[in-house]
Amino acid sequence: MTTTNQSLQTWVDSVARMTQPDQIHWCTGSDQENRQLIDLMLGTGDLIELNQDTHPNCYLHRSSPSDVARVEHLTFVCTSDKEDAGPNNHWMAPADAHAKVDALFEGAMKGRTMYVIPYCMGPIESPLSRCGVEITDSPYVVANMRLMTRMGAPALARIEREGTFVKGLHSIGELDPEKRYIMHFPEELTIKSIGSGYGGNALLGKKCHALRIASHQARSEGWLAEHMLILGLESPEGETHYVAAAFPSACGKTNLAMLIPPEGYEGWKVYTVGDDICWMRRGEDGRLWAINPEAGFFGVAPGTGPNTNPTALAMLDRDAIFTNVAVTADNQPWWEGKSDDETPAKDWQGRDYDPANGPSAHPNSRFTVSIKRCPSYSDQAEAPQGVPISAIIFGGRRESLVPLVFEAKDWEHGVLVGASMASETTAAATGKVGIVRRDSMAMKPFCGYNYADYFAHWLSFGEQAEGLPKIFHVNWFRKDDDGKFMWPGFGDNLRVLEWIIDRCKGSVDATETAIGYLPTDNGINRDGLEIDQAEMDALLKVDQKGYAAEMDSIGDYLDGFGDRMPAAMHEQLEKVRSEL
Ligand code: GTP
Ligand code: SPV
Ligand code: MN
Repeated sequence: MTTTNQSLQTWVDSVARMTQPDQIHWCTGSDQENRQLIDLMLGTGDLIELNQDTHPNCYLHRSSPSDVARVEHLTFVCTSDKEDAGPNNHWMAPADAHAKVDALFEGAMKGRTMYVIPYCMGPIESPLSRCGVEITDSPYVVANMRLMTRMGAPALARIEREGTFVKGLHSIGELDPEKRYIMHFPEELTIKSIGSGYGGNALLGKKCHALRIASHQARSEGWLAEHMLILGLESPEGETHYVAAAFPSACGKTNLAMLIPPEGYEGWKVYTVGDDICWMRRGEDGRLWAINPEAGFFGVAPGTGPNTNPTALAMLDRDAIFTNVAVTADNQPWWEGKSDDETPAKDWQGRDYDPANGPSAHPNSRFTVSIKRCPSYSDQAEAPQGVPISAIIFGGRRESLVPLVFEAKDWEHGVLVGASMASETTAAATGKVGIVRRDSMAMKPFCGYNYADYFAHWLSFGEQAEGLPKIFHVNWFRKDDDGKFMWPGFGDNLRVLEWIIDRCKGSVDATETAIGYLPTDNGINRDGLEIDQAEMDALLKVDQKGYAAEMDSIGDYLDGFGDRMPAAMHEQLEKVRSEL
């Protein structure tokens, strides 16, 4: 298969001249092609067969131990003007960046097959979807892209019809952290990534295209590309509301997107539209309509268990790829939190399990699985127009200060709330974990342009308030003096979602405070929950002094963007400050 799209053909030819692969394979996405790739990887050891009786068509990939997470310090946004990338991004001049990576791509695919992967982010027939082509020398990337995107012949047909696509060039190179770069050229709709085979660095449709490049496009075209899950919540009365929620990496999006209602919530249903990325555009009715550009999950394995996320567990017993998990003696995938009655035999590096080496599964070990395997998959997930969003929820991992839930006073205040987000760093990116840092809208590693301009873009939606969702902030991660989580989380988060939807409908009162509206004393349903009043009060208390200091810190953060920061952000901040 080749293509009638001349610019695609020319690009593929030029990449082949530079990287010098032995063969070129245009991916169709067929089952037969996938089978051949799996067999090839089983032969090379890139994949290890898992227990086919308990886990049919499931495989394990052990990555290079120095290539297990996103690498933010090696990720660049290369705009012609440095200011356009902003202080939130690492920047390199486009010509320098091209020169730097092209030197590494020179001859990089010698002895390898070059795969050309046409893909579509979003339902093939949706006007909100966008296409791309990833060129890679990694069959593991091909197999993952097949699960994560609409990949192959239908995507190529759309590209040939539309004529536009994002160009993504990827090579595992030498898997050398010293020769690793994830470069973005938003003005050229181009990505060049070399030296890593890990998810967000290598599956270019995901963070590179659907967030960094797409956020840049979205700004000029008037829509939003966000690091958000999308779920539908159906009440026992049969009314469904959709919410989009932005939590930083490894802070609970996958879990919330497919939660199982707790006891006492019979008749409530959660439908999963997406667990990581959300593209939203305003409809003629003024509402924000959202699609999930992805077709699969690349989810965090540790912590996924029968009491936390049974939905995810149910979809992982077939047709899944596991990366850097442990295995049991009978070769089933395993990770910390999966079950109590099994134990790991080999750790994520294939060594005999020894607790002295740390957790058996890497803390950022992941599963890849098609969204169609999800028992709570929404029948609206393929809707070309998307789903209408009633509420936007921001949230981070904050062991102190930030209440369980509060509602922003209006859109502008909500933009400040999103911009003020902070969270403890996690194993999803290399570097120290547990450090609180600002992560505005959970987009710190993913916003493809200057955050100040991004906040202005968000604010611009508020010029026509009619139909916009209400904005909320949640925190599932408050800890007590003993370091224990105060809120049970997981399925019980539905109690907070219920309050949020009731606020959207205007059917429940709230208490006005300086930071926003909080639930009244019995606002959150606690039936069947073992949590006492004192603890609940602590979860819903606004610590005036603590927040005054927090607002100072947010002020410093906003100041860091200089004149480009919209005045409305400072005004919103001053309003909260004076009310405190
Ligand atoms: P990315 O895929 O990296 O973007 O992450 P994500 O936001 O989808 O995070 P995910 O849902 O995979 O959760 C990450 C970790 O947080 C897992 O280990 C979960 O078990 C844990 N977690 C999720 N929700 C909750 C919660 O409500 N309370 C607590 N205490 N932990 C949670
Ligand atoms: C994240 O880190 O936010 C992820 C995983 O969802 S990755 O694909 O690596 O970006
Ligand atoms: Mn993510």
